[in-house]
Amino acid sequence: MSTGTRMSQPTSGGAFPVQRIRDDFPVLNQRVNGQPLVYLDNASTAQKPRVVIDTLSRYYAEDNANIHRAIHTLAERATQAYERTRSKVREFINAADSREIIFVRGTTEGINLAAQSYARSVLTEGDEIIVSAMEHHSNIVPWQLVCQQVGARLRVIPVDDDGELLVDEYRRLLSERTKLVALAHVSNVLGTINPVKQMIEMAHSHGAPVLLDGAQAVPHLRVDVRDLDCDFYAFSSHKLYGPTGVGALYGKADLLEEMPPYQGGGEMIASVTFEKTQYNVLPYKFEAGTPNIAGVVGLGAAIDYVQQVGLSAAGGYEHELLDYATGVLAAIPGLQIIGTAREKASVISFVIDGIHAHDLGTILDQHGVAIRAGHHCAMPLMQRFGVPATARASFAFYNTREEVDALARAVDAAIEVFG
Ligand code: 7TS
Repeated sequence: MSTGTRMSQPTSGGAFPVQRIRDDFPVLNQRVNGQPLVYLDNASTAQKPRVVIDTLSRYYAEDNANIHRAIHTLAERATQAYERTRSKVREFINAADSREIIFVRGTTEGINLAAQSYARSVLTEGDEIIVSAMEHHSNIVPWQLVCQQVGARLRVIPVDDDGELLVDEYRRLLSERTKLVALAHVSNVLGTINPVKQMIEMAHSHGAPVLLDGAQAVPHLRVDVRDLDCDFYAFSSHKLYGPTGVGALYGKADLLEEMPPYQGGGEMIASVTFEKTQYNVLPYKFEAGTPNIAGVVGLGAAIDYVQQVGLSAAGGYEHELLDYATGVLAAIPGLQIIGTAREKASVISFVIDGIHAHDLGTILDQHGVAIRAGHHCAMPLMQRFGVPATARASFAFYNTREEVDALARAVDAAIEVFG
């Protein structure tokens, strides 16, 4: 099945072709509450290019069948499309082998898989798992569950006022009790890009494997799991311009081989009797039941799209937008940006004196501007910064400076209403 339909070609040697890229995203071309939509909630979920939407629809219209089990032509086509995406994911994150790519529902399920299959079988009482203070609940709660199950303990790396991890504190936390480190590659609230390569090296020197939560990293950075030398890497398709309900967990083959299955059912077995079940080989051992086949195929189209846009050109453009938006927002009296790390992806959280983030979000919506307001599934981080909630604008490579200006105008209007 071909996924290669039309998309914007970057202009040769010129600026990033954002207008042509916007044309690839039908949803952007609409008015909300009478105003042109300004979609700045990309860290929650990114919009989908037409090629992803078309791929999903074509998959169902032409190829739909269950995978890996039948001998008919449609099943063969569906299986090939599904497995092609596995190769694309492998290449996208530079894993050594497609067997190391497990399809899951998203980052959350990927982390739960590592927690229940790896950590639960390896950790014992008194062991420690290190996370950071800027984790999404998805990278906290699965580890708390394991800690309760095995009697292990969670340790937390603190962050400074700029939203950078205190690496010296991390060094102090590492010990022979450390059995796993689980870190956000990029923070969904602060935008901080963490120094994960160095932190992985430090964990490995204590014999502890590292899981990276890549949910906010893969849409912005080129990720190379072999260069990072991480042991697990989880991400979601829907933040990478792909469909919801699908994602991938990368794991080093030697770890995955040793791990017990996460769920039992069809596909994950080689043979079953009531006395004994032989598990399937990697990666199928971890893919019980009929997966989100269309979603996986759509993820393949999203990866192709992102590769064609070019992550480094897109990342550079997003960075310019981040700098511009930071300047514009910081100039608004009473507005405080939360998260001023030196290395940031295009996410800006902020609070405004006297206006609750939810009220701000509601007013912005009346101006057609979509942001997220709340605790962003990072309640411990909100506590750290002493705020109940933040407003968050997060930028994708289809956003523009004009949209940043529209955001600023809407914020001004909100201040007028409440001020
Ligand atoms: N980890 C991080 C760093 C995230 O930002 C998110 C989602 C997840 C894990 C969970 O991903 P899921 O696809 O499994 O749900 N973050 C957000 C957000 O910031 N706003 O909405 C979802």
